[in-house]
Parts: sequence; structure tokens; C-alpha cells
Amino acid sequence: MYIGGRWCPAASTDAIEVVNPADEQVIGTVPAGTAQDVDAAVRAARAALPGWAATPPAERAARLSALRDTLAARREEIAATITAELGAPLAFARSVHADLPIAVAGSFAELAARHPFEERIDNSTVLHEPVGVVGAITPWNYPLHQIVAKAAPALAAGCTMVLKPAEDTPLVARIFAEAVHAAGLPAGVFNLVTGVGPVAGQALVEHPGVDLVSFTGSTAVGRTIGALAGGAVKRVALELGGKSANVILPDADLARAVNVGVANVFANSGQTCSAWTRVLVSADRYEEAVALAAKAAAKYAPGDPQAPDTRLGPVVSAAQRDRVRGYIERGIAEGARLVAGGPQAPEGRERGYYVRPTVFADVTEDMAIAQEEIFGPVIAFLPYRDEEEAVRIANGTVYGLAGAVWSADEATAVAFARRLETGQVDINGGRFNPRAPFGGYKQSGVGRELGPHGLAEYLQTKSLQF
Ligand code: TXE
Repeated sequence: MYIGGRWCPAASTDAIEVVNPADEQVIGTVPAGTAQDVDAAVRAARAALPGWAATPPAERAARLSALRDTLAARREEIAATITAELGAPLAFARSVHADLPIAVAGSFAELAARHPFEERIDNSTVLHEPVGVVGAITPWNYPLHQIVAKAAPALAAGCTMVLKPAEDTPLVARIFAEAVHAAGLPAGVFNLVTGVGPVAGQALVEHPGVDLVSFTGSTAVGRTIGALAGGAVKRVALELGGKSANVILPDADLARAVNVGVANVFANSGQTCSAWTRVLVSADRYEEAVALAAKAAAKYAPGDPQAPDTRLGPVVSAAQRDRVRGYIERGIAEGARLVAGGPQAPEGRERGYYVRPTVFADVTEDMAIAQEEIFGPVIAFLPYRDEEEAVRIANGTVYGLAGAVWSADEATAVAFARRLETGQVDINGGRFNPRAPFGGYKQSGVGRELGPHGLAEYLQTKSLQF
């Protein structure tokens, strides 16, 4: 545990084993934190709060900038750790798992320096003050990014925090805590408690010393956390699941839309909350699109994430593998047409938590594979007759996190995107913007991360009237 600026033993000797999903070997252990550890961490965060909240934004920005630099200096180690504990192919671990959070840390360092923490409205001065102590609970799918997307804005805002990272990927969280230490953040501003969700996570949500809970994970757990936080009248931010639609309009470049769409889902073995897992294609181009996808899927042979040419590694855990394979079996049972992949272990990959890259055609809206988040390398193709039907299908799930629209005419794509009930839409492939707000409509969540909107989550306002 990293509490009050130093590494200290946990209250219990229970440990969590961290397993490499590529070969099922144990690669490390971390302490299984309890309510007692969480209490010590929250106390440390509360003690550090007045000092950090009063630290001038320029100084907070300087510490964040040092944190960015420390993470950048450890890029290789971060990538190797994430490859080992998550199974992400090494090149992707470098270019996304390491570089994205480094960019996000840098963007909040800049933002902290120039954010208007005070504004004038007529005869009032409005102060944007830190909410207080943040309890952050993160998942394993982008383990460092999820941490930085909460820690960087919280620290930029002047909040202090306790992090409970996912039990599957706690090793990179430890690197993050070391980077915080090396960057010279005052003791107690950032604290780390490892442990399992229902014990350490729940204790953090319920602790009266926590003012804001920021959670990313499953909708089921998000619902419980939202209810607990609501009951205690705490602020809460929830980034939850998705079932995003990739809408290919009739005039789009079909091959590009399908190939980019397939890459979008198979990246990170499909473990991306914003992945475009449902592809909507006009009925007259549907078979052509399905054939293109089957051909593209063949290029994603599951392989060792350490190997330089691997594009698809394993999924994170045995539980996740079984869950994903279960969905593939369910899709077949429900009558969808399997055009690539399937539920069996990929050839030569019986050891490790591998799943075949899978493409389903003839998926209907009522099927589980069209409605539920699978979180694995599985794509569902659905045909539509006209634009109205495409909008209805795209919006026809409980989720609303992301989506994509393709058209030869950008204005047509934008007009369609306006009709989507979702927090972000990529137009003709888009380009990820680490400063644009990220978050969900409907049951995909509450609140936004990244950029000025992400910073605002960690601030509360006070008006002074003159
Ligand atoms: O998530 P959990 P899991 C979805 C995805 C995946 C499914 C299950 O569909 O297949 O969730 O993954 C902590 N109180 N997403 O089981 O359980 C837990 O320790 C407090 C989408 O891994 O939600 C971990 O730190 N905390 C998602 C975090 O919550 C609790 C990313 C996430 O775990 C808790 C991950 C409790 N009662 C999974 N129970 C996305 N939106 O990107 C668990 N936790």
C-alpha cells in the first residue's frame, strides 16, 4: 500500500496473485487491502487536502508535469508490465497503453496552469474549488489510462485521492504510485490501496471521508456504487459499459469502414468500452461488408503478446475468456451466422486465455450478442433498410457510450451523428482526442472524463456576491 507518502504493509497478510493471461503463470502478488487499509488511506488523503487545495494551480501544474515526465521516462517498463498483466500486444502497449496516459497527464498539467479557477459573473465572483477527497476505482482494460484519467484531473483540481485499481492489473498501478512519489507530490495527496472490489472497493465507496467516487467498470457494479454514493449524498462519476454502433451509410467507402471497424473492435482483444461492436450496413451492401470483415478477421491470428507482429493477444483472465466464449455460443444458439472465429480455443493456443476473433452476420436486434456488452473480440453485423431504421437500431440498446458514422459526405455523417444517443461519435474513422469529453449517455454512465469537462467533475463552485 502507498499511504501518506510511503510504502507500508497492509493490515492483513492476504495477497492477490497476478497472472499473465498469455501463459497462465503467476507474475507477482499484491496485498489484498481491507477496510482498515482504506481507512488509513482516506485519513492520509484528508490530512493532505487543505495543503494541496491551497497550493497555487501553477505549482500543482508543475507537479503534474513532473509526473508526466516520470511516466514518460518509464514508458518501456509500463508497456512491458501491461503486456504481462493484461496480455496486450507489446506494440499496442507502447503506443496506446503507455503513450495515451502520458499524453493525458501532460494535458492536465497544461490545463491546471491555465484553467479559470475563478470567474466573474456580473456582481459575483465564482470560485471553482476542489470537491475534496476522491475515491477512484478503476478497471483492468486500459489499466494506466483509467488511473490517469481520474488522478490527473483530481490532482489538477486540488483534490486528494485514494485509488483502488483492478485486482487483475495492479502492477502498473504500483508504477504509477512510484511515479507520483518521484514527481514530488506531497505525502497523502495520492494513496494506493490494492484489493478486491467487494472488500477494498466497497469500503472506499462507503467511507464517510470520501467526498466523490469516480468509478469505471461494469454497469452492474456502477449501479451499486451509484446507489451507495447517492444514499450518502456523495458526488459520483460513472464510466460504464457500451454497445456502440458503427453505422456505414450507403455512400461510404465500404472497405475502409469495415477494415477500420474490425481493427477498432479487435484492438485490445475487444476489451474497450467504446468499441464499435455492432456494425450496421445497408441491406444492399450487407453481404459484401460481411465478406470483407471475414477476410479482415483472418489477419488477427491470436498470438503471443510479446511477439512483435502479434495484433491480437489473449483476454485478461479465465473468467473473461469463459464469458466471451459463452456469448459466442449464445450467438450461435440464437441463430446468428458465424462467418469467422467461434467458441473453441484458437489452434495452438490452448494454454492462455485466448479467444478466436469472431464475426457474426444475420444478427437481429433482440439477440443477446446485439444488446449486451461482450468485452471480447466479437463483432455483430446487422442490416438496415433505410436511415430511420439505422437510427432506431443504433439507439436500440440501454447503452450510449460511443459510435461511428461513415459517409462520402461529411455533412451527411454529421447529420446522422446528431441523431445518435451517445457521448461520442467518430466521423469517418475519427481521431482520438485526449482533451475531448469522454463519457456516456443512458446507462453508459454519469459525468465526463478528459479535458476541461473532465476537470470540472472534480470541482465545486462557490459564489461570492458583491
Ligand atoms: O468489472 P467490475 P469486471 C465490463 C465488461 C466486463 C465486465 C466484468 O463487460 O466483461 O464489466 O468485468 C471494482 N464495490 N467492464 O468484473 O467488477 C473492481 O475491483 C466497489 C467494462 O472486471 O465492474 C475493479 O477495480 N468496487 C469496463 C472495478 O470495480 C468494486 C471496464 C471494475 O470491476 C465492486 C471493465 C464493489 N462492489 C469491465 N465490485 C469499462 N467501462 O470500460 C467490483 N469493484
